[in-house]
Amino acid sequence: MGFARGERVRMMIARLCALSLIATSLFCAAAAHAEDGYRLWLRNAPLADAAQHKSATVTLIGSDSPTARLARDELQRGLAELRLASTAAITLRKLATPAQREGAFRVNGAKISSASDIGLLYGAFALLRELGQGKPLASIKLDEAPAYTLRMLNHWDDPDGHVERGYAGRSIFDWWHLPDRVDVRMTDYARANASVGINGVVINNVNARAMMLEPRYIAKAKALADRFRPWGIRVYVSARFSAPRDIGGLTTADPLDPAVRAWWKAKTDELYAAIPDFGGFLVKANSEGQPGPQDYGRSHADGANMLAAAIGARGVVIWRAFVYAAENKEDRAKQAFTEFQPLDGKFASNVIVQVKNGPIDFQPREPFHPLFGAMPKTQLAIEFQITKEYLGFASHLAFLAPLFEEVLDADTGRGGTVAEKVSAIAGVANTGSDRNWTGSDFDQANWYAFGRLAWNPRLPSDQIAREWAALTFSRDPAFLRAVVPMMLGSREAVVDYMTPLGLAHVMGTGHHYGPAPWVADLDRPEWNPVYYHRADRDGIGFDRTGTGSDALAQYAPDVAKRLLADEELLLWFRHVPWDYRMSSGRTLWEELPRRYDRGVATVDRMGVTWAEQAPHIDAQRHRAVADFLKIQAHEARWWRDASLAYWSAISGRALPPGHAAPTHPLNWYQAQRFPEAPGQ
Ligand code: BDP
Repeated sequence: MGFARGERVRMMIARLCALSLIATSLFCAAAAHAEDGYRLWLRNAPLADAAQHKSATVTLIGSDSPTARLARDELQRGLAELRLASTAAITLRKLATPAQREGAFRVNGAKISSASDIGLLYGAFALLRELGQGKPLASIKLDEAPAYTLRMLNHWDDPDGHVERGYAGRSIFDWWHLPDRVDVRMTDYARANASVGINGVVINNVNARAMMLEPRYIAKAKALADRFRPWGIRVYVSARFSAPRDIGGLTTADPLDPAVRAWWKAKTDELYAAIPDFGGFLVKANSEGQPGPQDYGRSHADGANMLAAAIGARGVVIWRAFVYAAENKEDRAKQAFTEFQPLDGKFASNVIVQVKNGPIDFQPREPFHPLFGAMPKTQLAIEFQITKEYLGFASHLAFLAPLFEEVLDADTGRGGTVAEKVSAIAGVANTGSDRNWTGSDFDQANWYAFGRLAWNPRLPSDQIAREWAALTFSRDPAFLRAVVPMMLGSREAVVDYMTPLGLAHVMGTGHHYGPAPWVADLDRPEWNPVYYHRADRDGIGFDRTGTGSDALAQYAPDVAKRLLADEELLLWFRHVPWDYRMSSGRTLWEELPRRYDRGVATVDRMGVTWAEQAPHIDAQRHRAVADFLKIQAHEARWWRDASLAYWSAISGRALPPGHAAPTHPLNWYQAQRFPEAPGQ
């Protein structure tokens, strides 16, 4: 007697499942060898085929520390993966001579030397980076020292795994399972950072939870610190200023109160007992609702110095200058300078004031922050945002080195460039739990670029793009000829289709996704895009000259003149009529749509360029980038159309001839809502 029909169906399904399981695991085995972006720029793609491959030996002399051994292992692994076509005998030599800057190294062909263990590791990575681009071993000569002693990532990660402004999945730190389980990924993360010289990591959000300072979380931080230490990375924690009240049982967090000071001293000692090389605290105070010393009528210096006293010579306090207040009627772009500049000379020697690259907030283009150069008696750090909160999240391809370079190279008019006026550098991380680390393959380039510029702010963007593209994708010259220029033009394309000619902060409410220049109804004036562009029937732009907010006066006079003359910043500094005559001879109203169109056209070209690279790239990553470029092309048009529809309505002007009408009427764009957009 046969099986009942129902039973037969069940067995058939079971058999199918068994078959598909085999198929799935075969597929997975194959996929494990596919390129999924996990290996970043550390792929060490073979230079020669297996048959030509010659042996390489690595000798370590003068040190046997965990870091020096990592340098040796890294070289052994890298050389094996690279498959050099000629035999190589590399020596790593720790020198007995001290006094080089920590991390400095020399490479002379097969010889790497440094006075520090971490320098040996950096030298090993540098040699592999050069070899990986196809340079012959004997020709490689490097003599490098980092420009800044502190080269730091700031994670905006919360204990529940959410990442503020994160577009690459959840937190890279598996908070819940720490400290007992430290994911192997933490080693790979530290290794990637070390490979570009990053030596500090703030592990939690500047909008900090006090729980990060509780014993339970100190144990987690310790587990991370132990894992990162051999890679030369120190751990820092964002501290909530009101912690003595929140978790310490005190009734105040007044920085001049002896009980508060004693609480922080004890807390800091507890941290150092667990993490002897703890880096210090990062603090966002009296900014966007965070508690701070001003809650008690004290200054930012009072708050920072109180923490600095608790830490002493063991570490630093990084105090953010990103402050603005709704009650303050002053132009938001001026407030940080107004608040901090008079405090110059008042901060303890182990306080670093961290200033965002521009005076508003990580826009596609801003002038440099006027505090750079204006606080000669204070250590300043510059803060960049690697995660692209305002530049299209992870889906838009925007290589940020040109943005970083533009700011670092800016002459402050006060005796040096921005790069010369800062003593530390921080980047808001773009890493997360995504397999490719950064959400999109090309966003890896921004992590890489940040590290390279933190090491040497003089490196030109095109060199960084070339290195990264060769190491990450292909060293084929035809590929690099196409892709390097594409990367270099990509940030300007974003400026064109989002915020041309000095416009800023016209993104959608809260999430900052997509265009919303019309928004005017938010509680705080400076949260509304209309606050920034001030467009009406007669003109557009924020008057920051003497007839307006006079933010321009915060710059050195020569610099102010230069900024005022810079058309790329026209609407940042000036309110002008729609018929304002540009240097091109066109009116502003004629120029604007040209910029939007140029941005869209550039993105379209990027799509074509990338499509042509298929022969050079593995299918998986090629496809992933192509998909994102499609999204970007679509969203660039959306930006262009929505913006032009709005400017047209507000100015009462039809688009100049030769420019396509927006696809939808203005109210269609205004009705779009994205409450689920990531990163909020
Ligand atoms: C803004 C972000 C916000 C951050 C803030 C900051 O929108 O999420 O908390 O900066 O830097 O860019 O503190």
